[in-house]
Amino acid sequence: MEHQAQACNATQGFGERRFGLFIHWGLYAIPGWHEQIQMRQGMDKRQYQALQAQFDPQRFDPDEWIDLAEQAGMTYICFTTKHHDGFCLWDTQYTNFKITHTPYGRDTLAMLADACKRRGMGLSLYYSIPDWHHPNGYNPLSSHQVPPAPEDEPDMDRYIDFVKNQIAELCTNYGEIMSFFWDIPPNIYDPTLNAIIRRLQPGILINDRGFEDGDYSTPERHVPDGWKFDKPTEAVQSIGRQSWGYRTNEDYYSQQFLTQSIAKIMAMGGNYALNVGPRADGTIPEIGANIIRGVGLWYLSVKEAYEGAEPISEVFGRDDLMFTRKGNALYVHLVPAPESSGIILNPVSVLPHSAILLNNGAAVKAVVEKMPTLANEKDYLHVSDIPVNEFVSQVIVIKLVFDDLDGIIGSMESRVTIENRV
Ligand code: H79
Repeated sequence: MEHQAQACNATQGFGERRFGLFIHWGLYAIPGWHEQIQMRQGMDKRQYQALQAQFDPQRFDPDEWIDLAEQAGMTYICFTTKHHDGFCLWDTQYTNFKITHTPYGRDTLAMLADACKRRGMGLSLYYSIPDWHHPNGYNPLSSHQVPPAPEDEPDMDRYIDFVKNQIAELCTNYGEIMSFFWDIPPNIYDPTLNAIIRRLQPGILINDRGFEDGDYSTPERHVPDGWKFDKPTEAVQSIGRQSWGYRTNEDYYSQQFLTQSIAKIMAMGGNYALNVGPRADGTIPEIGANIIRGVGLWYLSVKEAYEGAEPISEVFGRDDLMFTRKGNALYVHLVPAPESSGIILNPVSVLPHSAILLNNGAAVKAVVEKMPTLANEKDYLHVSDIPVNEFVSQVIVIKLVFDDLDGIIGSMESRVTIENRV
């Protein structure tokens, strides 16, 4: 009974913490090319592992990462504890390929977890199942595998025991973990792994890339079609098109692209983790920080349209606008980017008592009138004079407050049902 209540709270926590900072950080930040440089450049295993002797992030300060997340309206951090390369960012007792065996010598996950706890920032852990370092960790059933070296001893049973030990450490020594992000499905069914996580972190949510289905889905660099997610969802996207880890010659996404992606996912009810790769010294590159701050300024201005709001795009059934609601407020999200400065919200024929552009708080024009393009129909709510050219680099959200939004939606639902029946 108590367990159930906790699970319920955590689910709400996941639903309340909508926007997060994903952080990919490890030895790969030293070459600054891609987090999978070892595989994607066919790099010699020993050559890659030699980077361990150079890793010394003297400027790592978790409070600076949290400052950035806060400035963007983010409420959680998802941190790569171990990526495909097998390097561990915590003081694990199960391998020496870890942060505490570098010149730096400190447990970076402990530092981050302490700071998150102190500042009320949620913490989610990323853990990759492929392991290009562990001698037993070769899994021919999965992708992202580096063929074993002559001295390796591929043995998935032993490797899974290692994984179990590591996840138990992660879920024991670092306080409350909001969610657990497995990466790269192993194509091995084994519910005992998620059971370990759940026993140690009651109420945690686990994603869908592990040894069983899990609790939430994770579209990656992809915005699914549709109006609403049918299960808890956290979309993940990097600010850089090429890499998740720090990359010197990165192609950064435009703010327009990122805000369109976030708005669509969030209007469908999903969470969104936006990724940046810190440099090997522990600092977040200024160009990346600026992108996150820019997206964050937009997010802070419109977040009331996502946080605690209900996705209701299916009621309108359109492909040019997304809709959420909260009480009597209807939020109209101009996703995809608008073609013109006005929108017709047919079949609504009711005037809201307030209409504002959430991005800047200014009033927008709203009239119920007959439109030439819909001249043989009823008068409809027409929102116009939207300053679309002033907001090309961010998604426009319009807030319309009605006297009785339930009544409006109720009549639309019956209309949709009747039309569907005919
Ligand atoms: O850590 C970052 C990338 O290095 C890692 N995942 C993100 C979070 C990644 N490794 N390979 N890829 C991404 C390539 C794409 C894999 C995908 Fe899938 C195929 C994403 C969705 C389908 C495999 C299957 C991973 C998730 C499901």
